[in-house]
Amino acid sequence: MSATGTPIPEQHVDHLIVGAGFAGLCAAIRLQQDGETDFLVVEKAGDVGGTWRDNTYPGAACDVPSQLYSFSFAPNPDWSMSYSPQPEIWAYLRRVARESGTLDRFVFDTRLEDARWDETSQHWHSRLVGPDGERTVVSTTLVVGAGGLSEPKLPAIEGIETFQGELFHSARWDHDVDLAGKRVAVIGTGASAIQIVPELQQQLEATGGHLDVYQRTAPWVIPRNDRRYPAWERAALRHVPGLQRLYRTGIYWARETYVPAFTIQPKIALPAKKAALANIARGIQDPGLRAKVTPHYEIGCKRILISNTYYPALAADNVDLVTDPIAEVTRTGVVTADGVERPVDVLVVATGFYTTELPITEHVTGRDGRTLAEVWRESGMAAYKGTTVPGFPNYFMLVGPNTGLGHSSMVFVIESQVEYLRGAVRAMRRGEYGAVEPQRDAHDAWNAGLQRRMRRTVWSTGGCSSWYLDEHGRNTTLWPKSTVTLRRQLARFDTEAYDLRPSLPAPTPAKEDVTA
Ligand code: N01
Repeated sequence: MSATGTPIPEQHVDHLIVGAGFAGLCAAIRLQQDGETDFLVVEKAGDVGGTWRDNTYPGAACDVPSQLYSFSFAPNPDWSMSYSPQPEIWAYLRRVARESGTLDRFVFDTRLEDARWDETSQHWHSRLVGPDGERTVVSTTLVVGAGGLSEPKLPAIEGIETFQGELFHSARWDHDVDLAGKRVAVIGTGASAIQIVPELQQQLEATGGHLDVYQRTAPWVIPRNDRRYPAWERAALRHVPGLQRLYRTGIYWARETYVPAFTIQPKIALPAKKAALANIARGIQDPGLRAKVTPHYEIGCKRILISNTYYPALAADNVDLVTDPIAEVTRTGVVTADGVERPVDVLVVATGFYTTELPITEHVTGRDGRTLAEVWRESGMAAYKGTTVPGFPNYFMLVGPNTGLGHSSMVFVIESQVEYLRGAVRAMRRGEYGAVEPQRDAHDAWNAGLQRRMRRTVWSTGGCSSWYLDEHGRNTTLWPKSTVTLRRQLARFDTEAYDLRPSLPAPTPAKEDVTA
């Protein structure tokens, strides 16, 4: 039904793609290249870009080198820095989307309210809600690229709802709030916070303001070997055939050398640990502060962060690092367990995202009438090859369970998963299958193998808690092998691991739905 009360016709497409970040965009472009042009991309925000549209906090930049953090089929010789700032990545994604010729099938400001598998017709029936009202889309496949780090997680701190000053999450930065001369507090010291803190420190120093940084667990931070690309180098990347691919390949393999330290023997990471300790020594003189920021768990157990400016910022006169646990937030400040209340005008919560209970799964209902969230609440988050799930035919998740990386580019993972999707769609066309669903045995064996492998990793043995682990301590987020293996596993759609059901005649639109 439209906002004016007129019914919106039911729409039938081959593929419904959810999300217009790196993942959704990649799926749309690659499907189009295969001649699979009958798709719709639904995006809850007003533009493409996903996390790179949403995270506009000061200092937002990628901590994976840009040459690798871009599509292999859309290289960009114009990155200004070896680690690109957020506005450049967002502009890149907008350009790629524009030039791909797929944007006419994107619907913005529209969210997936409910997607249900209908076994009788072997199609997904999805209810979308947007500015024009509500519409139903019937599709053969449902491809979800809604992002693993897209739903901000607010901290459960007593009294936080009573705070009377300005409060926002790092991923929803409120640029209308004037920070000049204010008392600002940042809760969290993860990847986002360590980019925000140096920017705020400088801004507040220039205006007579003050910054409190609330640290629960110290992160390991190694130097960021960033550099600006001079004009000649950018020209060379544009004009010398193969040069950009060579850069990309070099960075890719350099990153792969980290894998054994994460997955087999943490001691291999000793040089990184030394670099992190030297980073502390260089940035901070005060022994007390040095001790506070020195982690007590293995490097790599949580994401290794990169910054040259974080420690000097903490050491600045207008910054206090608070390590006493937060007891409560009052109307006007933050109280720590030692009873000290620090007044705050602006509270920034850089406390991460929902990673092990993906909110989109509440809206996806499978063959037996249960949502994916319900299934996962019972069994834990898991998928076959990080992409498909028993009971959810023709459902493909990008950046699904156990596909995250601690060392390399998620764009590589997304492209690998989209290859798998393409393989599935080709197999369905060739075999005239109406539904493909992973077999329970294949799914269980895959996940048992991953969890066996997980036991040796630094994420399990390193002595920390992290967003990689679910409430039972199972790592359901990261990939515990090399990305070469990941790509090989996803290179072919392995029909032998699937139940394949023959096609049924296409469903005809219900009469009352086409009267608009
Ligand atoms: O979130 P996080 P993030 N009281 O979950 C603390 C990606 N990313 O937004 O460590 C007090 O890492 C929490 O403390 P602890 C990247 O994959 C990429 O920073 O749990 N503190 C931690 O310090 C990254 O890993 C880029 O003890 C509380 C912090 O909040 C992911 O996003 C840039 C608390 C949360 O850290 C998430 O990073 C930025 C509480 N109640 C982010 N609850 C790139 O450059 C949580 N904390 C690509």
